[in-house]
Amino acid sequence: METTNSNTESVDFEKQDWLDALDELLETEGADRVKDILHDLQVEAHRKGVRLPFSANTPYINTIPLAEQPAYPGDREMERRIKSLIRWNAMAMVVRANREEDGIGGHISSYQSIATLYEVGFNHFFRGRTEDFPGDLVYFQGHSSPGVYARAYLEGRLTDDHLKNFRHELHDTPGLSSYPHPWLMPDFWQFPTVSMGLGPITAIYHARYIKYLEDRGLRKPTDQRVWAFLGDGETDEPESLGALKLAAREKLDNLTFVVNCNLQRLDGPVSGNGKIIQELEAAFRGAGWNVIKVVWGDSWDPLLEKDHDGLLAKRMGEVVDGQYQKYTVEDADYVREHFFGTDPKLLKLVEHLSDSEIKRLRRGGHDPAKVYTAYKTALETKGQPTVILAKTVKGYGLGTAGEGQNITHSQKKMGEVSLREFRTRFGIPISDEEIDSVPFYRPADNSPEMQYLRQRRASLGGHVPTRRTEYTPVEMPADKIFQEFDAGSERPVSTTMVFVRVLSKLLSDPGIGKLIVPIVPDEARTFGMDALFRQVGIYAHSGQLYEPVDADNLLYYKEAKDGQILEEGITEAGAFSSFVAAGTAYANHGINTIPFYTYYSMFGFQRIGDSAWLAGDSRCKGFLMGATAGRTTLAGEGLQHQDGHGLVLALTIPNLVAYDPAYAYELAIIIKDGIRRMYVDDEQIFYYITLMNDNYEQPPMPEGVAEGILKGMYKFQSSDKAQAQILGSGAILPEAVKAAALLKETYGIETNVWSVTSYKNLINDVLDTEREQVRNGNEAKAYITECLEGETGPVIAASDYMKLLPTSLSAAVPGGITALGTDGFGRSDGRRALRKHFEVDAHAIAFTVLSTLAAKGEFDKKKLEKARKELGIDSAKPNPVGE
Ligand SMILES: Cc1ncc(C[n+]2csc(CCOP(=O)(O)OP(=O)(O)O)c2C)c(N)n1
Ligand SMILES: [Mg+2]
Repeated sequence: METTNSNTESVDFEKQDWLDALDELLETEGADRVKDILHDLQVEAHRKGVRLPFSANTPYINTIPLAEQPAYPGDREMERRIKSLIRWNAMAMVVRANREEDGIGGHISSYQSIATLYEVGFNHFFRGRTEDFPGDLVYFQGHSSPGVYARAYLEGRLTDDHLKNFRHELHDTPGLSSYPHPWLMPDFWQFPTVSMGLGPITAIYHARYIKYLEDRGLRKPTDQRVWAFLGDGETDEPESLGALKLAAREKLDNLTFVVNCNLQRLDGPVSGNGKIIQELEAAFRGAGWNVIKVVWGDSWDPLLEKDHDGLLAKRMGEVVDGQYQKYTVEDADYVREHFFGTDPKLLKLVEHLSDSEIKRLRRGGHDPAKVYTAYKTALETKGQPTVILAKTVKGYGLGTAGEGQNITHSQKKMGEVSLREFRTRFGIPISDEEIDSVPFYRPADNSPEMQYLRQRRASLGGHVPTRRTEYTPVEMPADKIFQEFDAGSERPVSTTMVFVRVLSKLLSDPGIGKLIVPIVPDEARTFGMDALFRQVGIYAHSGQLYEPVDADNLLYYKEAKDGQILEEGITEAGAFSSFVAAGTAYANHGINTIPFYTYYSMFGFQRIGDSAWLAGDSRCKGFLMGATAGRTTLAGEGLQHQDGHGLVLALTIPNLVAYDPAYAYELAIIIKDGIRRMYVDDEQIFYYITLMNDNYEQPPMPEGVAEGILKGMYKFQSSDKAQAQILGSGAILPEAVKAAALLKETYGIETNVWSVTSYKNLINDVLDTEREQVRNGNEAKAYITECLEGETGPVIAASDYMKLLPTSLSAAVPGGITALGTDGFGRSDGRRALRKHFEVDAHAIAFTVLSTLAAKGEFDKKKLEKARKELGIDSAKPNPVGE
């Protein structure tokens, strides 16, 4: 259809009428009424067949208009000076570290872009821990750490030596670690964040854990907040955005995300052909978050005020990020021509601005007043988490040395000219003579800057970040909880069932019961833990708003505001984040909660390995219960479910203690000792314990084995005439016991059977002993050597895990170890077939004993061939590792 001029004019008139009506309504009746009417109009239009296109986006301008911007509560000029000093020191520590050692690394540009976002927080929002307030929890962006150190230096918490030894903590003391690591700086850093994506997801679950602690009455409610600062590139990590809906569902209004949208990551733009702020707005709004965009700084305000026809906002919305980056590095002419030059009206809008004014049209994330407004609004928002999307420039202030350049992320050095420019731009009182040595600068103690800085922090309750560990050790639970398993059970039961019983009793313990935090990722029924639903309830902040379908069942799905179980749904990454929140509560909240996170062992370390490493760094405590463990013990589920290497991966985390118990009494003793070591003696370790679903008879505990269980092995069954030593672990120990009986009854060979409860303990002990021997001539022997050196015959080890575990001990055992294990992909078959396939069943163990004896001339070779037939050992069978 053709549009005539008069048609266009009447359309314009109509539009103007509507706009005038909107203005009037807004003025007389306010924004809520406008919202109502627009909503009603939308519904009516929809009813009449007008299909409005879906958009999760708002225009590319600030969410909060100038009219709603509160007065800034601080001294802007003073804060700018302080921030400039921090900028300088942050840059200086990186430059100096790299002069001392080329290639030592460090980042200059990220902090320079996030500085205002941090400083507004430090001066006005982040509260320290005091007598009656637990302190806000701030997840600082990992690689912006130089800025956090530089501030701590001004605050007097760190010295020149600290800064000098940035990334040189082994050179000299005191030193500073590259990134936030509570393991390395336990009084300073609270949260490891530098593995991108883990900060955001752990922050979400931490914010939820605070509500859990409060709803369960474990601490009194406060308005403590969790802040998470992340990079825009970091949001590409699935973990960063993977738990957004949980935060909205749980109405986490104690949580604020701040995404530093400098439009760049390491190699180049995050979304060069698109707009990261708009992408993130849609994702967060779609998930139910309150989104505050801080796109433009104050110098744009007068232009936007004059933008009656929306041309400028439209232009802002159509330019892509790669192009915005280009404007940063180009001169004013380029910006005039390419940004404003698309429309004469836009050019006219800025004709009164000088070139330097054009270049100083800054982005919102560098404007303290806009940032303050956003933070304040976030704090006032109820019932929803808030994300602040702040637009900034990467390498802000570095000028030609790196501002907005694609290489800026990796910049670690600055020449003298760049240093002078930087110094002059930020007004740092360092002379030309001194500049080349890049000195750190701290004003005199009584200077106005230092007084202001101290006063602001004092009024906010002290230093952030600070990690403190003031809490009361727990009272050991009653012995009888664990002792009941000493007697064993003739009724076949699995170690999973035993664990559920121990857990249930711990939950009922009058002392530590309330501190126990059971966590499951939608597998409670798989592990037979559903009885706990009723016993302690599933945590739900809003209680149970529906009548559960199984309400008349004894074990119904009971959700409750004070429920104790964290039922996380199908998210191992989320459930593990809850584990970290609970396991670090002793430090972050002064509460010694004891998490038991029970999961499909296969979806443990190999799925969330980086989070498990983070738990170690965080000095997290607690129990990881790897259920349905063992490559041949979990029957039927097949290749993706059968875990034969969780215990190998457990070797990689230094402060993780790992056990593979076979029997009920072993499991009970290990858990009891874990509670003592972590929660009474304050060892900063955590546990991984395998749980099996194979039902077998549980023997009574032999005399005097408790110490051996904990050390990693003990003699379970002995014979005076033993000719060989069989080591069994976990669910394969009963196979070893069967093999011993078979050997004795059919072949007249007697053996000792040992239970190896922890290869990790044995391996660490051997490595430590060897090191002592080599470095210090210490003659002490490794525990496994002590156990086996007086024994007779070959040593055969069988477990449901990779052979690597026993073979790595070979050198410490006289005669070495012959290992049977489950290297290779699993199969969906029954246990018997699986154990035959992987050659870890009683027959395979017995044959291996005979064969190793035959090799030493201690068993007749002809008899061995006969045994081969009797035991069904097929010499043509391929090695399962390649099958
Ligand atoms: C999981 C992970 N992958 C890669 C890196 C290496 N890395 C460090 S910083 C960085 C770029 C970060 O970009 P962005 O998140 O946008 O932060 P900015 O520095 O721009 O603020 C990368 C890739 C990392 N630290 N973690
Ligand atoms: Mg970035």
